Amino acid sequence: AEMERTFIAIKPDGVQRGLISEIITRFERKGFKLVGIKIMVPSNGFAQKHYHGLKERPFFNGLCNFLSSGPVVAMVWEGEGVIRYGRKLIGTDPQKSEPGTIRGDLAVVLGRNVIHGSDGPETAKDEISLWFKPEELVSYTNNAEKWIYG
Ligand code: DAT
Ligand code: MG
Repeated sequence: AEMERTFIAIKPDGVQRGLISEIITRFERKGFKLVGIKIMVPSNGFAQKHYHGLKERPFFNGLCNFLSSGPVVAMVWEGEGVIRYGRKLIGTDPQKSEPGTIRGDLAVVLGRNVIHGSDGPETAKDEISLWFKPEELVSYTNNAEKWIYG
């Protein structure tokens, strides 16, 4: 299997609304593997680093204030195609996302969309290294893998 890793974060709204287990369940039951997890309150500067690609956008300050407004659950998930498929599980704009997606099922507006997921291999790499030290990530064999991948 072509294993890859992606960075997924449950934003402060998702944490405060009690959606941590609901969101983790969706990645877990698909067959993806959790290899890193922690809860933290990112500083505003840290949020600015995370969203550096959006710093010219008018909503950048509000977005960084929001991300740093409370606890965030930061995770790394591993699996074949997890970057692209993780984005599928997440959906897009909550108003445009299909039921069955996380944002479609659990969020109403763009600015409170409960979850972040890396949008490609480069950002996944950058975001994982911003949020996690290498020793915070665990490589292991899950017993179900042979039933997930054949
Ligand atoms: P995504 O989180 O789907 O990758 P993005 O990278 O374009 O979306 O933007 C990052 C976050 O910024 C997004 O989760 C919500 C917020 N955002 C995006 N567009 C916005 C807008 N027009 N107004 C307010 N917030 C916005
Ligand atoms: Mg994005």
